[in-house]
Amino acid sequence: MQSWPTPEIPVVPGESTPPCLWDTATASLVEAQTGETARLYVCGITPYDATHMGHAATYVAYDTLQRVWRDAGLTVHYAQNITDIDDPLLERATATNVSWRDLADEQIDLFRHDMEALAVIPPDDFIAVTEVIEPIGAAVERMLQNGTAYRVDTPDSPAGDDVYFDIAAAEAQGVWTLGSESGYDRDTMLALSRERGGDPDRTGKRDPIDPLVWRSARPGEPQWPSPLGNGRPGWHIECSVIALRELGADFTVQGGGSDLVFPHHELSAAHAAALSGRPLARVFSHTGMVAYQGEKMSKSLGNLVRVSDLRAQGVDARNIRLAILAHHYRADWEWTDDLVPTAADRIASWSRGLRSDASSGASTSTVLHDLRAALRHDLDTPAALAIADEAAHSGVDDAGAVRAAIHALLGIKLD
Ligand code: 5CA
Ligand code: ZN
Repeated sequence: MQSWPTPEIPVVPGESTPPCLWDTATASLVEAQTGETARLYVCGITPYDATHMGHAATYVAYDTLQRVWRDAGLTVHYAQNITDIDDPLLERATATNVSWRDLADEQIDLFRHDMEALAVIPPDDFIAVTEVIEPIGAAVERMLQNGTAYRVDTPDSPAGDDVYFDIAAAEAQGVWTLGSESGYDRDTMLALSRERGGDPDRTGKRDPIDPLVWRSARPGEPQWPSPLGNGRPGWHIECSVIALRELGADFTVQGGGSDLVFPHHELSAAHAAALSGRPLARVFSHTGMVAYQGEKMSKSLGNLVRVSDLRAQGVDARNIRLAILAHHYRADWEWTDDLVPTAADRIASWSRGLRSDASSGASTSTVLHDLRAALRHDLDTPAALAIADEAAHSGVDDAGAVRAAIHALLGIKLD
């Protein structure tokens, strides 16, 4: 799919090195080994409602990672999926009496405009599941052949049987272990599987946690041909196949919100290992959950603050971006209405304080060094903002260089 325009990113004087990032799988800070190209996959939207602050926070977090990598002289290859066929999308389309395709297209378009307004660097590969149904069907066929998937009797589908991933078989082949990404115990995994799209009670499965990889067509449902009969892909397999096709195995960082730690990232890593014999990614990174009115902001609950609504009210998207950056990406936090005016005041004070060079101000090289060091340490944007506050307050000997750094690293272009 078409993505959106790349924002302007100035070059910052001086040099930097790659960042350390928290890895969920090893529960430690790691310096991900990139080679010359850092390869990043971030789980994309299910386009049935507009971008809310939770989505925006997740994409701004990985945008910061990209900016830090680029500042260290690396090339970044970034891929992102769009889950443009899934049960919640179909349910919303039916409930609002629109076609699922029109709903998805409309929401994808809104997402593009939100991301552009937030100065998020676009993915090189922005791939909708409906664009890769054929390779997904072929991947499921390979899993059946190598014994890591099996058919479950599906009497309500005239097209054939549903196909499930065989967790025990994949473990027995020695390519991957259940729990290696999330670190959760079995009871937790079972509960999260039930809560987040799994179907542990489905009869005929070998393990209640085994996830669906191919759903055989039910009458009246969208469907695509495949060697398995007509149907559509399960959820986790879409990210495994898109990531492997675009980035190859063992890429640098798999990212997404902490709601994806299990089952989604655990099982997409499992599928990828069963298909390639290699780990999916070196680092599994997760953002905290943004809440609103006391609960996780989510399309299914409807407690949303949408980026597009704020933009329509005339809010400068830089204020939204800076409000997000004021929180550490791994923290859970709550959106409140005072965040935008606070961010606006901060941008105004930075613009004022960094308008011209100060003869008695702080040394610019120290400010740039500290700013880079904060971001390299697990993307500590609150610390970076405090450094910019101090520089604007005291003045610096090269205001243009600090403005360039704020623009390039934090994505905020000052007036
Ligand atoms: N399409 C799947 C991923 S393959 C999906 O989770 N879609 S989503 O639209 O629900 O979420 C898009 C991205 O935003 C995901 O990375 C998800 O983890 C993240 N996300 C969703 N809600 C929040 C929230 N409240 N706070 C932070 N991140 C969130
Ligand atoms: Zn995903």
